[in-house]
Amino acid sequence: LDINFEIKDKILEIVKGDITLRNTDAIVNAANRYLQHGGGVALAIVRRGGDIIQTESNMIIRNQGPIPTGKAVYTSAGNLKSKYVIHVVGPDYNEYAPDAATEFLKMSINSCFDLALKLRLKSISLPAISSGIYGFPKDKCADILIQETFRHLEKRDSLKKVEFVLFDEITADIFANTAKKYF
Ligand code: AR6
Repeated sequence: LDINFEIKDKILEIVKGDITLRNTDAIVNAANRYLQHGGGVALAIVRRGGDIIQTESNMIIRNQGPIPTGKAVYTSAGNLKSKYVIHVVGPDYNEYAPDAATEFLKMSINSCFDLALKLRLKSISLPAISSGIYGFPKDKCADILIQETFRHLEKRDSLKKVEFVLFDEITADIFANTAKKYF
């Protein structure tokens, strides 16, 4: 399952697979506030990318303290094919009222796009932020992330390709069906 959607000269791609194997300019990590990459996609990224990702993350925390929910920071990508890992802190669905969680997830993906612009990225890969350990309902997560992506791709800027890389078939199907609604 690999589906492309086009908007002007830009592409949204829905991919079923492992985000650590992608060769876009940056991959996004679903991180926690302390950037301790101990589980889920975060652990997979550090395992394949190497200790440098955790080491640089620790330096960020030492310098600026815990990262607020909805904010993104970046490190290098070690052995990964990408140039950067963007670490975004999505909302833990059990910690917020549904409306607040929705706003934080919007803020999260837009923080990634802001960094993409700052770093002049042409392509970026994202996972289903907050939908694993943080318990965000997958259909709601897909709806928010795809809608914000659509809004972003309508703008004129350097980011030409956004791909969502979903680990399992069910999540990939949800994202593909959601994208069909918007694109
Ligand atoms: N490639 C793509 N997607 C993946 C991969 C992978 N290799 N591995 C898992 N997923 P999660 P969260 C999917 O739990 O909910 C960590 O411990 C997974 O199926 O990684 O934001 C952090 O350090 C799910 O759909 O992130 C935080 O403490 C999605 O990625 C906490 O988990 C996100 O699941 C963050 O929880």
